[in-house]
Amino acid sequence: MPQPPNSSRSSSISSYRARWWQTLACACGLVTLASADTISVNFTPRLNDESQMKPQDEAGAPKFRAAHWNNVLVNGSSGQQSNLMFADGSPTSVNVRYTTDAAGATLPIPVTSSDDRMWKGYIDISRKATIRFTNLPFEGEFQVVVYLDGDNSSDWFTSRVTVGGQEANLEDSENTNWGQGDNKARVYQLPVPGYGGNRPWPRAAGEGNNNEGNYVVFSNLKGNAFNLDVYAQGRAAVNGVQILAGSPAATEGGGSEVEWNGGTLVLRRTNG
Ligand SMILES: [Ca+2]
Ligand SMILES: [Ca+2]
Ligand SMILES: [Ca+2]
Repeated sequence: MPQPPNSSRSSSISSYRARWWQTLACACGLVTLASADTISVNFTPRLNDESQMKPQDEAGAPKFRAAHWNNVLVNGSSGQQSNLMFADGSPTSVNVRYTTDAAGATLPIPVTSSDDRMWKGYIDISRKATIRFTNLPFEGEFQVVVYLDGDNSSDWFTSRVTVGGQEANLEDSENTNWGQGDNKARVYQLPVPGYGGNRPWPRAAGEGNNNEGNYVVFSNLKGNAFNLDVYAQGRAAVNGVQILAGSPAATEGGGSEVEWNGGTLVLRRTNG
């Protein structure tokens, strides 16, 4: 039986559409999954003020940005919160409990963005704090991102952060807070070992900055609970913490069809 004249083209178009929607559905599925597998905690000394994150607020280092941060009130030297939510707003059974030898505090910075809000309030630490997460739902590996920036004025303080047998060291540089001093540009800066501190951020690996920075990342963690310990030399702070399912390669989106790049969704259509 003869085919209608444009059958081949129309079949080609519907095939293209099918592939496109399949790709789109797959991509959205991946994004939903990535979002659902992130838990972000904002420590704040006061609720209902400028240090409290709103549900739609996106914040975090470029590779880890997420919405639906859980506001955990830091009212005194210990506190806890149950049933933290995922970054898509859905509930979990994850609990967090903190103890510190100080209390809640705030940076002396103006707040005009969601990142400012995350940094503004924090757990203040004189010598040591422990933050314990329990009931984690991840089957495989996960990463933990810790944000540290206290109101250190003209002092410089160092802290040692440990999670699951791993440790990281960081200097909160003199006269430097989010948006102030070496970090007027509001940069998320990983500490870079080696000589060369007290220069405006960002510093790349190889340039060295005496471990000055404001966040650290722990990877390849496993299990359903962990302790995050912070040992302060001088003073320290924990402004926020994120837990992300997966390994570094997975959360960086390398080679996948989707990149989550600072709030911009990049879709790539597959070939064939
Ligand atoms: Ca310094
Ligand atoms: Ca600081
Ligand atoms: Ca905070």
